[in-house]
Amino acid sequence: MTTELLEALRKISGPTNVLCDGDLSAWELDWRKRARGKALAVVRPANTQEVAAVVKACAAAGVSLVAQGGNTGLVGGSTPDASGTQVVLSLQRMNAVRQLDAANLSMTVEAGCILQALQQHAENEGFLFPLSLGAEGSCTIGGNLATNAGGTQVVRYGNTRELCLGLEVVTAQGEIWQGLSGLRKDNTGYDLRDLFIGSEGTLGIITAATMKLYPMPAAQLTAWAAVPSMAHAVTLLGLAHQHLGAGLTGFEVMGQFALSLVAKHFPQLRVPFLEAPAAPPGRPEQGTAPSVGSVGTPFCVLLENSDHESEAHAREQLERLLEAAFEQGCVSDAVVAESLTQAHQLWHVRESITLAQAEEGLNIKHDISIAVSRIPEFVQVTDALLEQAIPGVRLVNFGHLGDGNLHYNVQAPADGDAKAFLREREEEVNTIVYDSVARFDGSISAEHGVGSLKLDKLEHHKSPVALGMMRAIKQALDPHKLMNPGRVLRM
Ligand code: FAD
Ligand code: 2HG
Ligand code: ZN
Repeated sequence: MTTELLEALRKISGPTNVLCDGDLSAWELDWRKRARGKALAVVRPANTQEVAAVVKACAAAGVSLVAQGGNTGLVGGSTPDASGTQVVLSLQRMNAVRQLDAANLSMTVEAGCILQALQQHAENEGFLFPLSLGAEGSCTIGGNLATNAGGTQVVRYGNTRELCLGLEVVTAQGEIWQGLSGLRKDNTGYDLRDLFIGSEGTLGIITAATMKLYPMPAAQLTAWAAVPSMAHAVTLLGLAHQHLGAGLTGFEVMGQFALSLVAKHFPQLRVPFLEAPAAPPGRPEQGTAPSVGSVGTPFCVLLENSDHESEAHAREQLERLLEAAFEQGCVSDAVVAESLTQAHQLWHVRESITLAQAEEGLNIKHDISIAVSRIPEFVQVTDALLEQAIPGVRLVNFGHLGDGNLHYNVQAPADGDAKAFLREREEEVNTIVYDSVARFDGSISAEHGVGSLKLDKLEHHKSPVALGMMRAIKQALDPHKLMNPGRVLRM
């Protein structure tokens, strides 16, 4: 049966696009190096018809499929399991821009387009495609849609869901659903597009999408500010909304320890207002440990104002905001980028935190959201709980504060063995953090999704009614459970 299936796949996509031997770690190992699977084969179809044929062949053989874009997902959802029986369906070769409709402010693109290439394509045509995240050089728009990715421009433009006008999907039965009309209004029943967005490959394969475009702003100005505490960062966010209105495009917060990791692992980068040197080797003395993420310790904020009038106007707005912030004591130091190059350098520091944390060693990620107003108290309470449970624990706290989304990550104590720490303490750490998130009415996945890493936690934190409806949808669309089984939902 397996031989027959592989033969059928070779006929569909050509023998060079069905990979079974050699080093397949680019498809089998996830970005965080936390999930190594074994694929029966990696198949790389060239177009939607081939995807449909691959899905039909796999369905006929009872073989399950894992859709994969750039394999940059952070929740263990894009790689096969260890059974050696799953086919990885890579969308990498489907990377054409099918159409750019200037009057409709939209572009229709294939799922395997790299996000950065789409930003560039839009810019070349005089438009802005605002989705932006640290992995943009390798993640795909199909993956962005399948995870409903957030990133750094959500305050103004929304998550990937808000940027999508329509989808083309190959269903679990191998049928092609054409939903690429590009309409901004269509109330003809259930919204199928929204079902597939954020479904992480568990309902069907996204093969193309129509995405919104925006006029290019006249100016994009970036400021970096030191703030005395998370509470002050929230006050600054309120002021930024007041002063910048719709111009407020991004608002990121970064703890000092997160920034110290960037300085440590990428010494060529200049990190403004860094107070402490990189974490000292060895566990800090009890009682004198810098409370790295807590409410009374400093953070930095990176914020962007984009403006359709002029650079002078945007700068004036930003300077007024910072004046008000200094007066209220919520900013202790600030710098406004003088040029786009300088702005990119500041953003590069922010985007390097994930890589710096990976360099520091295996770690535990918590991609959580909580009402912005409650974040300072959440951080204070949860920092204290973790520090009490694990003396010397290192908290790498940063994220999209403008959206109430923190990456409240945990690194083993400095003198500890990271692998052993994860093996022995991850469950306890997750329980402390997620129970705290629940007490603050938050979500255990703000933007990365559920994948395999949060499967069990979702069962615990989502209401039985919600889980029941989700299972009914999965059962209806993928009754044989061949689409990325064991991810998002346990059936
Ligand atoms: P993959 O990793 O290949 O897949 C992710 C999931 O989508 C899997 O479940 C997969 O089965 C499914 N999938 C992929 N393509 C399809 C398709 N065509 N049809 C159906 N299902 C599909 N995420 C954020 O939200 N915000 C951030 O700011 C952010 N920053 C990041 C920074 C770094 C350095 C890294 C490594 C990751 C970051 N991520 C971020 C996470 C990741 O980049 C996003 O989840 C991204 O959307 C994944 O895209 P991908 O193409 O790599 O998808
Ligand atoms: C980011 O905002 C990404 O940089 C990654 O979502 C977050 O590394 C992380 O935990
Ligand atoms: Zn993020």
